[in-house]
Amino acid sequence: MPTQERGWALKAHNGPTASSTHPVKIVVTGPFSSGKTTLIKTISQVTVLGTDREVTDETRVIKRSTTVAMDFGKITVDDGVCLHLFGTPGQQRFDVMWEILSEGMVAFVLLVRADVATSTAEARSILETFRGFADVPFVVGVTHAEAVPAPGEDILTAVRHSLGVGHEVPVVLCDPRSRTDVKEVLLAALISVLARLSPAPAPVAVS
Ligand SMILES: Nc1nc2c(ncn2[C@@H]2O[C@H](COP(=O)(O)OP(=O)(O)OP(=O)(O)O)[C@@H](O)[C@H]2O)c(=O)[nH]1
Ligand SMILES: [Mg+2]
Repeated sequence: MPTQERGWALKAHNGPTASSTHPVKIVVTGPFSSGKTTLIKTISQVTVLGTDREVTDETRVIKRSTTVAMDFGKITVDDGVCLHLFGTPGQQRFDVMWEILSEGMVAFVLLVRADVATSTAEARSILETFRGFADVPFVVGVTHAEAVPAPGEDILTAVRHSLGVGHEVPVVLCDPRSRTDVKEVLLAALISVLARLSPAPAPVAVS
């Protein structure tokens, strides 16, 4: 039975057959430790294929393992659309995978940590790279926001400003451990894709 949750009906895994679903590729990218693997694990209806390996450099103090190639998970949404979620490595030294993973994406999610000063600068560089791969919509998810003194609009404005993105790009708080937050982010990405497919009609010139 489908599970209806805040406008996004999630079908049980034995719902639609493979032939009745349309795969839609979304890439989840962002700096080291921004929550990419966690986001995919939180929402995927299948066991996530991951490639985390032990960290051996100085970033080990932040966390003990890192994605070296990709994460893959999927979820079927309301109307027979199956989101295929690909998580990238966050460390620049594994960036050879970024272009490979971006092939065929319809949108991407850029995660950025609110509590690490360097995360936004890294995210800006990643954003420029991904914009070069494909002209697709993207959504920014601000993670670890509970670790900053005043999480809320101020932090979203600061991140938007640092990334240099306009108001057409959703910038939202996202705790990747929260299913609700992850759904909001993916929904925003899907809405952005739909908006691209059917843009608002051009204003009629009045003489
Ligand atoms: N408190 C808090 N912890 C978070 C949040 N997002 C992610 N985490 C935790 O941060 C850790 C790192 O998350 P990952 O999902 O491995 O991050 P990643 O972006 O895949 O990391 P790399 O692949 O190494 O770049 C995990 O322990 C998560 O549970 C958040 O918003 N708040
Ligand atoms: Mg990861």
